[in-house]
Amino acid sequence: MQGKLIVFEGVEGSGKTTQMLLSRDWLLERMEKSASFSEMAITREPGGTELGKALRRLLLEGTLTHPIQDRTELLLYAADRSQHVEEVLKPTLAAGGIILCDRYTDSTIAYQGYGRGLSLSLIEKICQMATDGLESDLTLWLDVDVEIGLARAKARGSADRMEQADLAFHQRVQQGFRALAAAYPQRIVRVDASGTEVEVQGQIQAILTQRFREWSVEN
Ligand code: Z5A
Repeated sequence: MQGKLIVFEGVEGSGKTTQMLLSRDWLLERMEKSASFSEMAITREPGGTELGKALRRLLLEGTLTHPIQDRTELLLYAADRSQHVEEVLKPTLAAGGIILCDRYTDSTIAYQGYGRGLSLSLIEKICQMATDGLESDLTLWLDVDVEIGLARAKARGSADRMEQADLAFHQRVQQGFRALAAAYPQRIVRVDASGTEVEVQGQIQAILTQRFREWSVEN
């Protein structure tokens, strides 16, 4: 089977990271039983490379004295992505690996487009440049009420620069994910992320089982 890029998306506290790690464990078990893919990589944006880690600190820690301008923020996420695509994503896919990635281009459309209000067509062009056209094979959108997600994130500890944005911002971001899922029903699959971790993982395993079946027939 050819390499595949599987992305986890959603608002803060939707459970992306938790579900990505549970999915990794489940897929690794599967990998032992079948040789359908060669390796698995776990990664994230921002922060999937050495440069990306430095950009992540600048973007999220809120330690700069002057605020990051919206277009600057967009370009910093794009710089992180461009490096990530070349250094991690393309080589892993070329080797036939499966990549589980915490956030990718849909986050830019949802946060910088719907959230900050930057032009969607400008974002599309910048994403195209940063990814060199590399799209996800499957995006799992973990859909949970913004209030529930923020409460989960808050219970976990101190909020980063983006989490501190107001509720209306996060609601616009959620609207962005909803619009994207409606526009790309084959690539983006909605997961009801309001249940327990086990319930959410059950839905994800069913989606992944179906997709792996389709992918193995294609090859
Ligand atoms: N960003 C952007 O603006 N533009 C871009 O292009 C990109 C990113 C790529 C960093 O993302 C920030 O970057 C993000 C968007 C912006 N803004 N913010 N804020 P991140 O993914 O690193 O950070 P995050 O979105 O804040 O993730 P998170 O808060 O870590 O949430 P999560 O990964 O979705 O959830 P989690 O860590 O798995 O779970 C959060 C807590 O909830 C934790 O205590 C869990 O134990 C708990 N949890 C998880 N699942 C459940 C269920 N089912 N029930 C109850 N509790 C649960």
